[in-house]
Amino acid sequence: MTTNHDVSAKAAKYLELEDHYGAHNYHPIPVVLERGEGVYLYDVDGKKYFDFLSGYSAVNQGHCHPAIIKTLQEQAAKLTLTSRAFHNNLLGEYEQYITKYFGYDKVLPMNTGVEGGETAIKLARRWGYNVKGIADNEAKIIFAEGNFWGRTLAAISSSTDPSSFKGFGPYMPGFGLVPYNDLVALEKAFQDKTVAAFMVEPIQGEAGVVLPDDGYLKGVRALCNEYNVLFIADEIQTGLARTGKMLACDHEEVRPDILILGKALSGGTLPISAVLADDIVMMQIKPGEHGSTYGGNPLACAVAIKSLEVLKSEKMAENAEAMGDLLRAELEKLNSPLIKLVRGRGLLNAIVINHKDPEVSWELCLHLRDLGLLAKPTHGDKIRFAPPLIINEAQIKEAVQIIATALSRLS
Ligand code: PXG
Repeated sequence: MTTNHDVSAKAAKYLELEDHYGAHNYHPIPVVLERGEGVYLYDVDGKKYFDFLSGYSAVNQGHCHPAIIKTLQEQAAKLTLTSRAFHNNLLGEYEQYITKYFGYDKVLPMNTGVEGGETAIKLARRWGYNVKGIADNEAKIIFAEGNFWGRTLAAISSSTDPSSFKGFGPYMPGFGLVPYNDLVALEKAFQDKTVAAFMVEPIQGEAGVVLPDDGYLKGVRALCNEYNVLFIADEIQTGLARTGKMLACDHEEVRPDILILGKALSGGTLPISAVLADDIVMMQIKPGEHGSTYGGNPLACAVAIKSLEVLKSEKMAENAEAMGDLLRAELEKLNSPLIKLVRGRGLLNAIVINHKDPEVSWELCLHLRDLGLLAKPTHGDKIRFAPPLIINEAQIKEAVQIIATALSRLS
């Protein structure tokens, strides 16, 4: 691979700064962005790109969605944070809005996705002790192999990816693993009466957009009912219209006991996460037992309401479904020997690269960048294609043309 993918002198200066002063905990595609609008991003040299990552699904509504930004600016000028030591005039309104939107009794507002996961696990443990009657400190949470829910010590303790957990022990006890998409293994794990919950992504995002068989989520629901185990759905990446329905669980008409949302809850403007559950779960946590300084702040509440509103009013789930079908069909039509597989649902998609050299996916992403489309490999041979949900037919076709040209440059 000898192609010259150098960045401009201007961009190189930004790369140098990060390299020198920032921790090296990421390996980004070399592009320096300074502006976003809808499905497009612009770099410091003014070059325009399709965004085919959408901030790992945080920017479902498109970059700088005008209605979300307007709400953000208006609320920012009025009141941003009170802490939960006091009430604010937007928290209750937001709580009512989001619980009615998703059909749960209550919500617990947090900030990042991983905090949502931590919150769900605390709720499940507490429910396990208070309601299910598990002996103190014995509660277990089961996860699926290949899961990704963030970087805290609890999150990496449930991870099967050595680059997440290796060298960061000791790990959180009380966690178990089963293979993803395996109901037999799940039922076996549920024989243990100390199991309080099963936490799972309806489609595994970071693992490379891994879809379970049809019926898996229904099966999880049925087993959780049978064995009195809470079903925790991590919809942080799959939720909020990304897969063509408001929630990926909606594809199988399954309702989790605990629903975790994040990312697009702010349209990419602020870290906002939410954990939804009914009273029997949520009321197990009492004042002082959980929270965060920024959780439920008025700026977040206003932005989250607007971010949810525009998903519905602009029919983003419907568009994701239609444009996802088109994207996969167009990618299949390329018939490229370099594409082993196209998979996904709605606008959460990935291609699996067919090549011995694992560097080829990276090289392809550099060609895509040069041609004006931003995407990033995950786990070596997979490239996620997940544009904002406002993308239209002409844009999908143009993007697939770019992908075709990039593939041709490789072969
Ligand atoms: N659950 C799922 C399914 C996720 O994809 C999280 C939880 C954690 O969210 P926070 O907001 O704590 O990052 C995720 C995050 C990254 C990165 O750069 C994050 C994700 C995917 C790929 C990269 O940290 N998803």
